[in-house]
Amino acid sequence: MDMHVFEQATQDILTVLPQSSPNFARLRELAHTNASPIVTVIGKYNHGKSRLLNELIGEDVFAVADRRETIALAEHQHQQVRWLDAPGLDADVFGQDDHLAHEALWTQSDIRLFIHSVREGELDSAEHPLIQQLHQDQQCSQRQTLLVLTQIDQIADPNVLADILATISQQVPNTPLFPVSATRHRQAIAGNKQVLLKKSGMIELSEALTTALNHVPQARLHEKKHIITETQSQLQQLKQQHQQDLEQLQQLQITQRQAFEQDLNKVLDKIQDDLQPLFQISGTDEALVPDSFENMFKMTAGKQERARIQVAYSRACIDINSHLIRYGVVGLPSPQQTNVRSLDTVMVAVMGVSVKFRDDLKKIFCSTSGRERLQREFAHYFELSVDREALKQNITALNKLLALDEKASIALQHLELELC
Ligand SMILES: Nc1nc2c(ncn2[C@@H]2O[C@H](COP(=O)(O)OP(=O)(O)OP(=O)(O)O)[C@@H](O)[C@H]2O)c(=O)[nH]1
Ligand SMILES: [Mg+2]
Repeated sequence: MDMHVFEQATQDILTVLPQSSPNFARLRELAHTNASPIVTVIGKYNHGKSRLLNELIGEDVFAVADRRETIALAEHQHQQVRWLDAPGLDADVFGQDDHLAHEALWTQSDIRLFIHSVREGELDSAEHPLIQQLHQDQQCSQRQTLLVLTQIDQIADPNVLADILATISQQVPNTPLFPVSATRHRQAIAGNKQVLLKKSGMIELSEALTTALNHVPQARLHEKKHIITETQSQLQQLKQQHQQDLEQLQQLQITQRQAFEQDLNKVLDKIQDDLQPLFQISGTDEALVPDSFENMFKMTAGKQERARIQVAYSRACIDINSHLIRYGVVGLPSPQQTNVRSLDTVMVAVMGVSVKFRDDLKKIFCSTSGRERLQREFAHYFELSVDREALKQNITALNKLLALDEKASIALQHLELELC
């Protein structure tokens, strides 16, 4: 497939599923159609990995030595197969070569030859879990791992060798073992010795390898489908989660607003009730009698009445303000703020500072248009409060995530069409 298209699609998918990165590194390998199968040797240093590859290929292409030899990934193409000689698993303390071995093992290889020398006896605590991991991977990916036990010529006593093989067999039950000797194989080929060739174990290994190689095209198709199906279900789960989160937040948005409005109405009802006695007057409304110059410093009935009205108004404002605080409406939104802090409140913005006459109180709290104005204005500031803004931002963010999920789904459908 067009690798540019592949990279774009992969990027769309990994944006929402970054944890799928190793899977997509593998898929990138699989996307190269008709690429030769890759066989990787893996195992501890000095266990005979390079030498075994040379025997399988029939040429001394990989360096062999009695010490840590292969420190970088070496590669050789031979008869439609790419052979990768990985550094020994424990070759590099700094991790760079381990990283290469890991890449070769998990990203590149179609077939793994897990090499263990019988001179070391049973599988050790690093080898055993790795081979189990490889077998688990085989269940999903159909990539085969052959457990090759090298240097069998180094164990002179056949009973001792049989014991070692039996122990390893117990460590990894149901796993075919391929005991081999590269030296015997070399001698057998050089001297055309059939008995020694049989005793080298290389015939069985070659046959098993051929079968595995023949299976590679089918395994690759299976693996591509497997990665895509797995990603589809992860993406589906992610989408559902985001959808669910979004619905929850939207629901919260509605219920919070409803609760705010209902409680505000209760507060306004209470204020109306509280104000009723103030409206029941007989005779003149003293509050309307203006102050005269002579009365400037005297307590008049008019002043008393206006003070009563102002107190009732303040009480109403206090009731509303505690409602606002309960719902997180604590200050004016920043663009509306002045530098007079005491006036920077939603209450002042909506209500003004004072009311002295009964009619004004009635208009504000008891007329339909007055109540509607209060409901509208306070709801407006409620929506601008910090928590409500945050909620809105979360909803916007989730909508963006869902759009990215959708984009990833489309990219994945595209990859499925192209690759499977
Ligand atoms: N007797 C005997 N020696 C072997 C056999 N296979 C490998 N050797 C020797 O074991 C040593 C290590 O072999 P290599 O193939 O270099 O081992 P390696 O696993 O590639 O080692 P690194 O590259 O360092 O990880 C060399 O001296 C080989 O000649 C075998 O089947 N029999
Ligand atoms: Mg080597």
